[in-house]
Amino acid sequence: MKKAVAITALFLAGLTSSFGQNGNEAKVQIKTSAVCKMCKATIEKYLAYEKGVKVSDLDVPSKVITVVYNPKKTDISKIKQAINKSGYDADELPADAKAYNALEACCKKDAPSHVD
Ligand SMILES: [Cu+2]
Repeated sequence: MKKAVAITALFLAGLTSSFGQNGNEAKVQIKTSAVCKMCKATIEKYLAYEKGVKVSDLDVPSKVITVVYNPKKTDISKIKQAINKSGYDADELPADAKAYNALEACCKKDAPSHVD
């Protein structure tokens, strides 16, 4: 009986660690091809409508976006695809060509990073 309790405790501890402190929240950092504040606004606005995404914050100098999401409603690959659909690269996944072509010239990948 004691053994069963110990095994159950271990099992629960394992579950807790794999889902984090709160099962409804996870965080991921994704490298994008954003170059300016406009890109930041475009991606964050797009992600705001993405199911399961709670908060997103893109750091323009590092191009890294931090996304807080509900792992029961979405996952990292869906979040990356949403970034692709907004016209930007997400880690190894390239931007959707149509969305990328629709971006302002200053937001294209080869545009130099700029403040505004
Ligand atoms: Cu831009």
